[in-house]
Amino acid sequence: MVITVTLNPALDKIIIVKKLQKNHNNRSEKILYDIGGKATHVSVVLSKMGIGNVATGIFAGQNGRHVQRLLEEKGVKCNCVWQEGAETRESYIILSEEQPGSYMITQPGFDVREETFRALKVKLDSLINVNDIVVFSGTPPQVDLELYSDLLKIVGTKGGKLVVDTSRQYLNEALKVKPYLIKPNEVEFKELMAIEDGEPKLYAEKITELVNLGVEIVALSLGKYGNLIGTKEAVFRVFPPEIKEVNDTGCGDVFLGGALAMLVQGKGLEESFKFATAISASKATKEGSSDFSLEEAYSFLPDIKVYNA
Ligand code: TA6
Repeated sequence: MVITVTLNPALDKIIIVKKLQKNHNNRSEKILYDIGGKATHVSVVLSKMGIGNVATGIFAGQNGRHVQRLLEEKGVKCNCVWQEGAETRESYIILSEEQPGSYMITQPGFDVREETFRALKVKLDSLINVNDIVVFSGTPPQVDLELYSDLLKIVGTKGGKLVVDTSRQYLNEALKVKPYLIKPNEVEFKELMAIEDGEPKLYAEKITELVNLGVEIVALSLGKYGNLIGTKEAVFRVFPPEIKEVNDTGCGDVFLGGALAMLVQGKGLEESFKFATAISASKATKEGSSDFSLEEAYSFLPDIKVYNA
């Protein structure tokens, strides 16, 4: 079983304009809502692939109910903690038809009360069994590091395998409990390893440093520049297929979901991360932040190459 934990989910509001111009009334061509918060996306991938999983986290208000409804419409089983009197945040993603790339503006999220965290601890203790994979993704709400660390430690105490996709002090905190897998993006990785701009040749050796610190798998997502995967055995690079990018939002999360979907089925590392790269590329061709096509992902596989880093 996989348990995905989104401490700070978001309702993604995706706004599409023809061209984004400063000091200009940029009229929206289209607005859509989708799932946000990162670990939620992992559950969407697992559910679409028929891999048993439960999505939990701290939700609140109308936005929280909207996100949960979207998750359930995508076949995700939710078992969340709710905080009365609060509201799940929104993330704003702006896409312009004439310019590639996306702009993302995220809210910090509501202050989580002590009793809410306690309820989540009880929930995690009841949900996690030996050998379960537990995914903590996204930027937590304002929470002291000790409390965040306590949540992560429950996984080990219950005999689970911890997967973390977060940033800054939270990623540093996760390293202390030697997670099974971490999935930083390039910004998060450079910050973690104090790598200056323009030093990608250092990435492989820095990944090996993290593996030697006790992380079993380091998956560094570099978008269209490929993904670097490191374990004690080797560091290899997987290049994505050529695609027409529509919205890169959620690609890293879908990448993680695709990798875990294969790993839990006992597939090898190269096969798992080739598929992860394929499904992430499919996500990039879609407007939504959690949309992808399994058929399209499988069609990409023959074009995805693996090289030793
Ligand atoms: O990675 C995509 C995404 O989950 C978006 O859906 C948006 O909600 C944002 O990231 C949230 O990121 P954060 O790091 O603030 O949890």
